[in-house]
Amino acid sequence: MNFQGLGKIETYEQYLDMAFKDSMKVAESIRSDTKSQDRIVKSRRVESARVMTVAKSLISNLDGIIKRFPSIDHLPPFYNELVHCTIDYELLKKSLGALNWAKKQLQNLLDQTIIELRRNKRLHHFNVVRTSFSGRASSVMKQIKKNLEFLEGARKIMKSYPALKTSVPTIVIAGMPNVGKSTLLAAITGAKPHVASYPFTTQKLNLGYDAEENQYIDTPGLLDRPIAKRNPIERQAILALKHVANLVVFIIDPTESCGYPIGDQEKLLADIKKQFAVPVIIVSNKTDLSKPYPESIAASAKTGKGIDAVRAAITSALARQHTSAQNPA
Ligand SMILES: Nc1nc2c(ncn2[C@@H]2O[C@H](COP(=O)(O)OP(=O)(O)O)[C@@H](O)[C@H]2O)c(=O)[nH]1
Ligand SMILES: [Mg+2]
Repeated sequence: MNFQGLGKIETYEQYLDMAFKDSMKVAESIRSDTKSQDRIVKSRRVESARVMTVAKSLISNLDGIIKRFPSIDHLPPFYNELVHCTIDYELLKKSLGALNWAKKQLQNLLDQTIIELRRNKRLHHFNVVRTSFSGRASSVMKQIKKNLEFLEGARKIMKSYPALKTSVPTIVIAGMPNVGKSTLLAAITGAKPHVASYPFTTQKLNLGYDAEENQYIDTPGLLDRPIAKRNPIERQAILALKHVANLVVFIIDPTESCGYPIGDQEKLLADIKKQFAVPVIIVSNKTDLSKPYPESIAASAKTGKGIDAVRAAITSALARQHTSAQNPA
């Protein structure tokens, strides 16, 4: 899922500008239609076309925004969580509602104006009716000024959401800094990781996919320190991650060359186990240099030793999950 396709939302003045420019063009082309025609009939045609063009342009632009905006209530849980922690959800709903309201107002205004133009017989009346329409349409648009601004702000935030797949088995990689998370991600998924931004944390997520299309997320700066030391935004970022994780691979560096004693690493492990309600596979990395941590899979992301065993453990843990999902106890 990604939000890159959400197009920019303009100001209300810009939508009005576009609409009035379009209507001038339409009016011009009708006026230059040289077929002899009664002046009243022609003038009515011109003014009707102008108001119709303005209303259609505004309505279709508003409609486009409403349709393009993802339906928040139906987002996958990961993105739903992100929306809730990065955007004022109530205001978002209200703003989209305001655009809907404006659409209806413009349609009513158009219907009334067309009736009035049909009813009138005097030339100068057409102008008055059309001018009044323009004023009222502008006023409707002005009333959603703040909503359009808010939605543009929300769009920019949503554009910064990481493009995660929300329907594939997902493995979150955790462990203290420098234990070898990024190296392991590369060893398992081969390719260079895709880097995705994560809103409101300065960190980027590294994403990788293995041959079975399982998704791996390396979360530098996020799952490498005790949760208690997180600021509220980081905690919420972790909360969102919990929705996509099917499995956690926790990496321990038994050499302590990462700079953290085993005791600190164990504390983080306990923390992660408490936070994530999914199986945790413990991998001892850098075992090209030292003995593994007890009851873990011995590996070396650098030399490739034990990587097949890590893969096998992941595959069977995911398969067990799949089976238990099919046969709930
Ligand atoms: N000897 C050895 N060094 C490793 C191994 N895996 C990673 N490293 C080194 O450990 C350092 C930190 O690795 P990195 O993947 O960046 O750790 P991260 O911070 O957890 O992502 C780098 O210098 C790696 O080359 C390994 O299996 N053996
Ligand atoms: Mg890293």
